[in-house]
Amino acid sequence: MQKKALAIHDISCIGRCSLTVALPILSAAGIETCVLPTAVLSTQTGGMTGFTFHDLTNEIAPITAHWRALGQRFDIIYTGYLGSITQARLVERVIHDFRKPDTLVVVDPVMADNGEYYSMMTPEFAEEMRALCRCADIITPNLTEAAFLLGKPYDPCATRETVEVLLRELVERFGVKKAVITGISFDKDTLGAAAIDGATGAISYAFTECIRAVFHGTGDIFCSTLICAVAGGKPIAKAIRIAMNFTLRAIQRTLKAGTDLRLGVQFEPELPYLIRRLGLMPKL
Ligand code: PXL
Repeated sequence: MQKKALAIHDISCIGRCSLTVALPILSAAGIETCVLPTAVLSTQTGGMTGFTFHDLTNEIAPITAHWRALGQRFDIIYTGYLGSITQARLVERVIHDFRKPDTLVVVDPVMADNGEYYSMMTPEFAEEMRALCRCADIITPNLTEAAFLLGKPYDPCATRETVEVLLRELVERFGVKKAVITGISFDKDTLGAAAIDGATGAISYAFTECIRAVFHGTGDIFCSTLICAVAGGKPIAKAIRIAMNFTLRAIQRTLKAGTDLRLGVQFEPELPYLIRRLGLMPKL
């Protein structure tokens, strides 16, 4: 049966991230992807000035009231960038109301990177993100967000031991089945993600070549891809490997093309690769 997802993110009109990443990636994997837009922005915010921001918090109640009347339920609920603190509370309710017992709930606590909150995000937001993480099966913070969620200072030189402590603490504190930390690096040449399976305590890593530049929206590409892999039955260790490789290919293609990095990375031409990696390529 075709899976049906609800993606709860902003829509940034230009600059591939959030919904303009989640929609094509999940759809390419054959998942029906419904959306609950949290805000409309003229562009993504990283490295940009003068962007517009229209909060859609007040739309959530009427939209979800209609869905309730239609008896909607989702197999996957994926939340990312949220427009306001009030909205984060409403999203908790949305997860509760529209999940089924076996729904996969993935919370990407989008709020910070490289030790700093994104513009529009504050420490108060972190408190709401903690509450949201408690609703999740899988959380996917980057290293900065993992530290902020746990009320710790960001350590850019986190060792393997530090990362594994963070992973265990995320599982314990938020009661999630799996936690993934992105943006980890134990040497100057590689960058990767680490995952813990809460049931067994097993920790896995996936590293790729490290390209030193800021790539906007790649956290959303990683997480959307991870969801496709997990929804397709792949174990978390395999899912982070597929998500890292796909994200790297999009980055490499973008660097080769030399396009404005603030507009995101060219993941679209790599979608056939992803479909193949997910074992979804049809025979002609
Ligand atoms: O990729 C995360 C993200 C999502 N949405 C908006 C953003 C960012 C990161 O900067 O600005 C609007």
